[in-house]
Amino acid sequence: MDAYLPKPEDKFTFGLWTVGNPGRDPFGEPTRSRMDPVHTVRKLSELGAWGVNFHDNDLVPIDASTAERDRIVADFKKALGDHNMVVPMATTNLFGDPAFKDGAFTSADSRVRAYALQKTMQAMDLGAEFGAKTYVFWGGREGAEVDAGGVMNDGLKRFRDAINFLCDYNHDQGYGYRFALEPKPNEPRGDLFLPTAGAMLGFIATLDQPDMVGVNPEFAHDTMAGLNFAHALAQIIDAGKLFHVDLNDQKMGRFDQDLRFGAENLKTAFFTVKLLEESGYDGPRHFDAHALRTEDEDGVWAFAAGCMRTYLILKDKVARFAADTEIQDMIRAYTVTEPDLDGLGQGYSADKAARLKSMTFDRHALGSRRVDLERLDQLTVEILMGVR
Ligand code: GCO
Ligand code: MN
Ligand code: MN
Repeated sequence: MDAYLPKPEDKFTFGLWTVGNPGRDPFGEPTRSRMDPVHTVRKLSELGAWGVNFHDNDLVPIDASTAERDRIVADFKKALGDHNMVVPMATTNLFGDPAFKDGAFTSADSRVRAYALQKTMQAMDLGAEFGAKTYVFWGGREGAEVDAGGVMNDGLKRFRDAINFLCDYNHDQGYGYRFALEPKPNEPRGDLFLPTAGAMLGFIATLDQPDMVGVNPEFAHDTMAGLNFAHALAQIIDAGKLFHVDLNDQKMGRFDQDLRFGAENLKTAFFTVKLLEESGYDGPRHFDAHALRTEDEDGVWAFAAGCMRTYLILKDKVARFAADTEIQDMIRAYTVTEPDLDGLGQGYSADKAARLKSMTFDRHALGSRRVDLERLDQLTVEILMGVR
């Protein structure tokens, strides 16, 4: 029995747009044909995925008639039932249509903002029909190349108005969605608003219903900006705001590559899986990536299977790391705990402040303590290389 075979309880999900990516890029035409959503559901379920997510227009074309919409929805529902697949997350395409060329919720044109709200409410209705409980907001066109068009923070105010409005709509309809805002530093706009996890957390605190709203961080987005994704993830977990996660990979400083999970940065991928597995996060492990443009449909399924298999192998490495007595002894030695001193630093009182100020510290002894991180890191790398 293959220990790394994905099962529904692993909660792996893919977007219709991920495995369905036709291999178009700014320099070249598609290399694969459009994939039928019903076919996608069957193939993903055969591979051991738990669910599938969509943008409104991944499922229902933007110009579909009501009758077409109803037929597509019915066929897709049947496929989900036949293959025991769920739709845990839904989202809106607010970036593809030229109407959104200069933003959707943050557009300087109130007609575009109203259309974006209408489209999102309809997409929320669609997601709710499939039982989705997480609603993702990725502001693909919410950004700028030119900052001279108004006051620089106009966009943020407009984005806040939109999310506040949609939180009330969610409440009014009784949909029970949790909103997950997805930061990205750039692409397709030169600068996207709210580029990092920290920016998103700061913004959420300014909303009318901050408890309804969390973050959907993506591995590649932090990596593009030269940041450490595992650190961003840790901060989001610390804030209790990890509502969803987009897993993929990326070389630092490149265009948006959306590589197979684990394809580039195995160590950060390891710490990502470690955080997800050890934090009690029980939401979907969503892969927001796509097969290389070189691939045909077989390559797409190799890509999808690879994302899940790598996650499960890394999960096994996380367990090995936790069970490795030498590593755990080193972590214990690394963490110096003097209960009296810790107590002094936690919870201010005038007395504690006075005691701390009167203490004598041996700076030289502190500076010469043996930290031993080289060996600890080598052991981590050896776990990843499969020799421990
Ligand atoms: C990207 C984004 C998107 C979003 C998706 C779901 O870089 O294109 O990551 O893939 O995650 O639109 O909202
Ligand atoms: Mn992305
Ligand atoms: Mn994403």
